[in-house]
Amino acid sequence: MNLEQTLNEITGKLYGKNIGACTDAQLYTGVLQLTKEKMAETPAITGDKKVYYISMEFLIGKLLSNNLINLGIYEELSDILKKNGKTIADIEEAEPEPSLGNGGLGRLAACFLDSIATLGLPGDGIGLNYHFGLFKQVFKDHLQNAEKNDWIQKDSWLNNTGTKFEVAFGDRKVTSVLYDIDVVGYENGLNKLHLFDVETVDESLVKKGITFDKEAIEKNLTLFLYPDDSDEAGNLLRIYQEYFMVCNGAQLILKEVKEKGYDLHTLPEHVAIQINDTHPTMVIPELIRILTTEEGFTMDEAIDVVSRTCAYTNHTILAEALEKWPLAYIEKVVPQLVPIIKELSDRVAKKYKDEKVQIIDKDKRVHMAHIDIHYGYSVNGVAAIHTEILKESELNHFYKIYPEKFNNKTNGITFRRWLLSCNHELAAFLTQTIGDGYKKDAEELQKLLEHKDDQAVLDAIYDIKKTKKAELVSYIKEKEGVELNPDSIFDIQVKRLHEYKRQQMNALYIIHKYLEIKGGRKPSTPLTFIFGAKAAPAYVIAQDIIHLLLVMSDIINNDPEVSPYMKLVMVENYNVSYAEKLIPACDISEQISLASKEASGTGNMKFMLNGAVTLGTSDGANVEIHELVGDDNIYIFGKDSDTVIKHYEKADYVSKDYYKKSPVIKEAVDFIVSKEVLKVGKKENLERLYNELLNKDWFMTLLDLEDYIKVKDQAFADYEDQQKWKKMMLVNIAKAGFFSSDRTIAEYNRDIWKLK
Ligand code: Z15
Repeated sequence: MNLEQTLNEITGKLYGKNIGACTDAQLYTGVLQLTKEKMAETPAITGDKKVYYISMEFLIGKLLSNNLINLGIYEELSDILKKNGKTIADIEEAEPEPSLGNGGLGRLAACFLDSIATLGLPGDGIGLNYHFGLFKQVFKDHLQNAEKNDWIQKDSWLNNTGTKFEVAFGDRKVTSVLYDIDVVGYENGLNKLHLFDVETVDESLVKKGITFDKEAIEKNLTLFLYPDDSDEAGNLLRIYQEYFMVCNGAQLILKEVKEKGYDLHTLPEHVAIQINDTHPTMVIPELIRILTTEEGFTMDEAIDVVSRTCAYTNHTILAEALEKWPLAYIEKVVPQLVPIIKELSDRVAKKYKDEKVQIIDKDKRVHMAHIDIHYGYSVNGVAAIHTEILKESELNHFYKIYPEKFNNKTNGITFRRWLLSCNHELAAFLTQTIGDGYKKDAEELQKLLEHKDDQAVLDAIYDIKKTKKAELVSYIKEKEGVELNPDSIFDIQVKRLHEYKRQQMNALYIIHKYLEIKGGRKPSTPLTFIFGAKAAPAYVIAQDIIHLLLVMSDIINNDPEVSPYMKLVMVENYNVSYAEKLIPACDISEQISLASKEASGTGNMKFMLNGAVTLGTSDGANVEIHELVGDDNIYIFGKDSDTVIKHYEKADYVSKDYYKKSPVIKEAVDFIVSKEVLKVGKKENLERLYNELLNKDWFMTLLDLEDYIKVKDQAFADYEDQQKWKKMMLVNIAKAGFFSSDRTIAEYNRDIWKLK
């Protein structure tokens, strides 16, 4: 039976209709079933050593298109649909997006699973099946509201495996259920994403928005993902979730090893566990607990075996993001882990006197990262500069003890999703121009450099950008009700809302531009500023920044004097699917974090790959992008990380000084609380933000604002020179190969996991 017959048979059985008669939603369900059948036929990836990537977040996005691409049937299916009067794009729209992650860390985990399978390495993800995931963002009265994202439908990518484990929280026992999602590699075999759930979870507990009755954990444990990205949550339920994940994960791993007939004493030869940030750290004491209490290991043996199995990835230097749980909390949630954690802490205390490397500190707080570093065999940062900062300052005390454990793994992104799937036009053009070797070996994108003086190639890249901009314009018109000018410059900042990422600095630039236009200075090419960002509901200043952006967009877009020259839109509920539409349409990629604070960034890589030019600070992976494309193909501004770190050490940054010194800064900052803005927005929010910038500005917005304005204006001016801009686009695409997550995963495997 060919693909079309199979699909007709499926829709016939499901709905008594053929393909052409189905609604898009019905057809989605039919294609889902077809795809799942094809995946079930795909051989599992096997080997005598396997990696488990354990993470509280897997921001997988919609899966249909990517699975079809990886199975090699995307084109065929899309033709079949077309033949029957349907489009694959409409069917994609019918798929709900799971929101099992917050931002970069969760999306990275998803890209990694794709690359692990694509490279044919045995490796599974272990995480949680949050029923409502991360909240859905809704704007009302220029403010963010949070609602639940009810993503799980009757038919979904989840497969109930029937596997159950018991998880004990002290005397209280909970039964888990394991759902698997198949992960198919690009023209390769199958791995799994294991998502654990609680058998007795009760969705009806959720009331208004994302609030729910604080009932027993067996009813609420997997309802929501904590929305605190790179920020502290400090809630007991989060520890319940973390322990639930690692307890299930540990049981699954040991079960699989035993089923393969291996002696648990040889665990490090058959298993590598990659701990994604500190959130899964309790897997270390949990494994030690199981091995000593149930498998007859001595404490020394268990510690030795587990320490040679676990490896830790650090994703941040922000102190507030490094978990330090009060021992009393852990005692309350999992008393059985406390003796193990104390033992691990005592052993460290005996050997090292330095306060800074202790596991349990004087205030009886457990430093989760310290467990990982002492009792894991590898510690890696996620971009070159980030790893250097870890070694030289943040974790310097540990680096001195264990220099051999530290290594860098610069992040990457899967090109299947961030090029082949989200930008078919560019992918097809690249194939036509340099062949399709780049799909398997991303470095082949460099072949494009041979065409940097080829006018037809330059024009084609620019035309594709225009096509993607036009598509975005109609999408935004439909979703946000805002009319954008497709011939304007698209300047985009999409990422979680956090002060260190400095969306507020971008907002101040926009105010500055608005005032310039009001004063009669009009940009020669109109400007479009696009934002997308969720803020943790409890993060007050982040909410205020969203408020300012929404208020400013109202003012700007409704001002007939200004709106022909500039528009501002903050898209609602920015997520992976929205990213897939925004990124291919971008001209200028905003990567403006305070130097030293953004561990890597991965959006920066996606934009570059799609031909946007970066406007950024010397932070995270921007530094490596800069090295690859050279000074002429990127806009770098602002103080470097050494300068910033010194400011923190000396505590000598005073934002008011910058405000007083610069009339331009003063004018922009003052505008936040001007009559004009207060007329539209809320006094409380705007004044709080104004005062924060003036009196605290912990992430040094004003430090870099003048330089930002200067360099951004230069970028806009350069855009006028089309020829120059086209070449910059080309170089960015050509040099993006380094950022394939296939490269990153090959390095993890070479240096840390050593599979095959
Ligand atoms: C998160 O998304 C990241 C770090 C964290 O500590 C948490 Cl809790 C969430 C991000 C980094 O901010 C970003 O720079 C990095 O690219 C990403 O992790 C993946 O490594």
